[in-house]
Amino acid sequence: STRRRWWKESVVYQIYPRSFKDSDGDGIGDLKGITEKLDYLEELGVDVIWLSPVYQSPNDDNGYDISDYRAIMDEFGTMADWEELLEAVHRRGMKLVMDLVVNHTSDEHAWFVASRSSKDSPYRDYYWWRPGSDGKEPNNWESMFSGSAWEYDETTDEYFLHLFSKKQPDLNWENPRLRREIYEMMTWWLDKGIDGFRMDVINFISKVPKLPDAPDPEGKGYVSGADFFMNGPRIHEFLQEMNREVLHRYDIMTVGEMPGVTPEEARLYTGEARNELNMVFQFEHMDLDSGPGGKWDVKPMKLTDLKRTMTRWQKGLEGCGWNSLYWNNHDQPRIVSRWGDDGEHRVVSAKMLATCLHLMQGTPYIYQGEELGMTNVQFDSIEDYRDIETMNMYREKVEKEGVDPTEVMRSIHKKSRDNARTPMQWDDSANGGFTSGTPWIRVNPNYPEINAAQAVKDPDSVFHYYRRLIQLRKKYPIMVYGIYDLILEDHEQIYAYTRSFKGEQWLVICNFSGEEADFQMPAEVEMTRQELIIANLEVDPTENISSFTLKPYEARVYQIR
Ligand code: TEU
Repeated sequence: STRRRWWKESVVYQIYPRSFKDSDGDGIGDLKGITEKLDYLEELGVDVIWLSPVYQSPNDDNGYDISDYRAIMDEFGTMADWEELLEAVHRRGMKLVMDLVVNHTSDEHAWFVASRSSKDSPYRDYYWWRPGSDGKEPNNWESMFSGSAWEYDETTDEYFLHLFSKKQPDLNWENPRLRREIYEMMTWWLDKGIDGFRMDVINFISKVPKLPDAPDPEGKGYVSGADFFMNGPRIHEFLQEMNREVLHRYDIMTVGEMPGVTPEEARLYTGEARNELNMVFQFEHMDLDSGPGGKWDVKPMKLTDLKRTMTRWQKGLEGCGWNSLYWNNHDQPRIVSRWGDDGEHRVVSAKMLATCLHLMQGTPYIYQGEELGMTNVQFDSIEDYRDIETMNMYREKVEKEGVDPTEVMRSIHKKSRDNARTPMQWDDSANGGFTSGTPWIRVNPNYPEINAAQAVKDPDSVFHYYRRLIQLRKKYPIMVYGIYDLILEDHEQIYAYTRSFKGEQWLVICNFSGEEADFQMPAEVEMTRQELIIANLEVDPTENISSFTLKPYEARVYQIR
């Protein structure tokens, strides 16, 4: 709906702490490093910081495998460091959102240690244990990180379910005691004063309890069991219970990460009257360049597909729910390399992509380094990669399926999650100023040109363009609350749309191609004025825009009514 809410008017900045800023020279980013950089974030103008997990973890999946929800990871610092960070964030008028990973824990979490110890443990039922079927896994589900989603455990001669790595056993939300413990833990953090949660794969928590085999017509062996856990049977009940027991008592924001969610489902998750969540992260636009050849096979993204997808989401939640807007996160390749041009047109295309996203209706999320136009990385050797999904995928394809390693490296260069996880590039000193030691993952070699110090100094940088977009949002309610309408839906280079609010109208025009593009104002658009709001290239403000040519990756926003 168009009810005013602070989290609709905010811009969120995601920090992946391991790669943000190392304050003590051990090569790993940490909490003190984040606190040191708050001035930078304040200058950028973001309102909310979302921290990827900072809890105690053996780091099989960089903190998404939590062994203690109420303790800080040693490598990141102490609880006192975290409290100092929270206070420093609040002092600047910003807010702090924590990651909530409750679809699974680490196998080193005390619950799982007890659960695996005996079939009679009171914690047994906190996880999904099943006997094997004919000496094989209980079903044919595939893990998101390759191979079977089941791991055999000798102690009790049963298997446990892990949709992600085998060190990330899935929690059994059917168990009311488990749910109560999670709600208590959430309350504990909220009472410390945090401003919300980003909920990891939260639409996976309700499984069909029988855990049936998934159809496997091609005889692949292991296949996705998504039909039996994605938006599962009790998901809305669980979220409403969580809301009733915890969330509604706080003035916070919540965003649920939801692979496979549709706009129709999202109306249920985010509808204001339903008391579930404020927003979801959907993946439909992230899948538009997935090829038919399995994991990380890529095909070119068609702009008309992107327009159709984004428009379905914009119109689907209009007046009832709320969108999150993102191009990037710690799991995705860098957007400027993906759908822009990270060579000749890097700066202009990064600004165009920012324009297109921030002018839509919803809450924009910026992933660290996106505001610098940071790019993908291409390490020659698999040895330089750190991400478990990448390493498992390489092993699976090369060692098990016998695929040519060069081909596998090509798709890793395009899609590996480590593209997003190379250290933040602060300046042109060694290792981009990220650490005085040896970074846990290599820095992108382009840091001498692409770095924050350069960008802050240069008024034409991507950084300052993001800053201006954020300022515009503060000034113009139309940017937050305006109704979105697509125009020129069949144009193959230009993404153009209008925003309308209280008699005013804005027109957004973005050239997604590296060639010039001809814009023709459609007859249905009525212009009563022409005022340039923002553009990524120099524009003659008096130019007649009823018909004109856009330069490669050019973006302009006008007030036209
Ligand atoms: O990601 C969930 C998810 O959908 C991923 O499988 C993602 O689509 C894929 O990795 C893209 O290549 C969340 C977290 O964001 C991710 O970092 C975690 O590894 C995962 O959950 C398990 O907690």
